Amino acid sequence: MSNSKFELFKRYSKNPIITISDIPYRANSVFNAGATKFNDETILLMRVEDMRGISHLTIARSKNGIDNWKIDDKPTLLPEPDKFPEEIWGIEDPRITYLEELKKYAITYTAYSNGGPLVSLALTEDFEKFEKVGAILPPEDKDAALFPIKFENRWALIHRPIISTPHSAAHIWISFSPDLFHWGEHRILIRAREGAWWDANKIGLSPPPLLIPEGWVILYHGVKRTAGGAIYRLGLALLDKDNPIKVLRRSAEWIFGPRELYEREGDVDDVVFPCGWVVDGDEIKLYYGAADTSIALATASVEELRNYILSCPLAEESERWG
Ligand code: M1P
Repeated sequence: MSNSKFELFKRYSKNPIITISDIPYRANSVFNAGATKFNDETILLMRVEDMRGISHLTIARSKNGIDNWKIDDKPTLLPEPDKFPEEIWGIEDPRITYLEELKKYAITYTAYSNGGPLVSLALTEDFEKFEKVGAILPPEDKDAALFPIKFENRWALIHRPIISTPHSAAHIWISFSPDLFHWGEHRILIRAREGAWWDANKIGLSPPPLLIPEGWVILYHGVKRTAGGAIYRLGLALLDKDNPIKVLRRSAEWIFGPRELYEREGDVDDVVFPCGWVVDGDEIKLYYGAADTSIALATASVEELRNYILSCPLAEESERWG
C-alpha cells in the first residue's frame, strides 16, 4: 500500500462518484467510462454491465464533473449484433477523442465478438445521434484511443493487440490510417516489462493521449499477476509531440493503484481502470472504474504531472530494466 501524501492523483473524498444504485434501470455494475467536455458539461460514457453479463454504454452528465450526475434513463448505445455481429457479447470500455478536423467526437470501444474482443469506432457530433463505423481492427485487440490530430496526414491509434497468456506478453501498439477505417504501419509502442515489475507481461492504454508542451502524456495500466490474482495499476510515458512512435520517457514506478476498499473489492478485485480524463485549467479530472463495480474520481495538477513525467527515466534507460 502506498503513502497517499506522495500521490500525484488525489482521490475525491466522496468516492465512488457513480454506483449501480444511480443507474435508473436494472443492471449489475457501472464502470470504465470515457469522458469529455461538451456544451459546458462533463459527459461520462459509462460501461454498464447488464444482468446477463453483456455490456452497453450509457451517458451521465454533470455541470461540475463531480456530482449531480444526470443519467440517461435507458442505455444510450446498445450492442447491435444484427448490424454489427462483432458486438454479440457487448460493447465495453469507450475512449473519447475530439477530432477538430472532422468536428466530431470519436469513440473507440471494445466490441466483444464471439471470435474475441476487437476495436470498434463510432462518431458523434452531439452525443444524441451516433454513427457506428464498426470494427476497425481484428481480434484480439482492445484498449484503443485516437490522437486528436493527424501526423503527416495520417490518423494515429494506440491499441493493445493480444490478450496475454503465460506464454505471450501483451504490449501497447500504435497504428496509422488515412481515413480512420484502414489501419497499417503497425508497431510496438510501449513494451510490457518482465519479471517482478508492476507492469510485467500485460499493459494497455488507459485514457486518450494528453498533450503537454513537451509531448503526449500516456497513462497506461499495468497488470501484475500474483498468487492472489491480478493487480491493475497505472503508470506514465511521454511520446514525442510530432512523431508519436518515439517514446521519450517512462515512469519506473506506478503512480496510482488500488488502495481504498471500493478499488480493492468488487466484481474484479484490485482494479483501477481509467478510460477518460478532462482538463480544466491546471486541473485534471481522472475518471476510473473501481474493481469493475463503480466509477471513481481522482484529480491532479497538470503542472505536477508535467514535472513528474519530465523527471522520469529516459525511455532507453527504462528499456534496459525490462
Ligand atoms: O477486469 C479488469 C479489466 O480487464 C480487461 O482489461 P484488459 O484486457 O486491459 O486487462 C477489461 O475487461 C476491462 O474492462 C476490465 O476492467
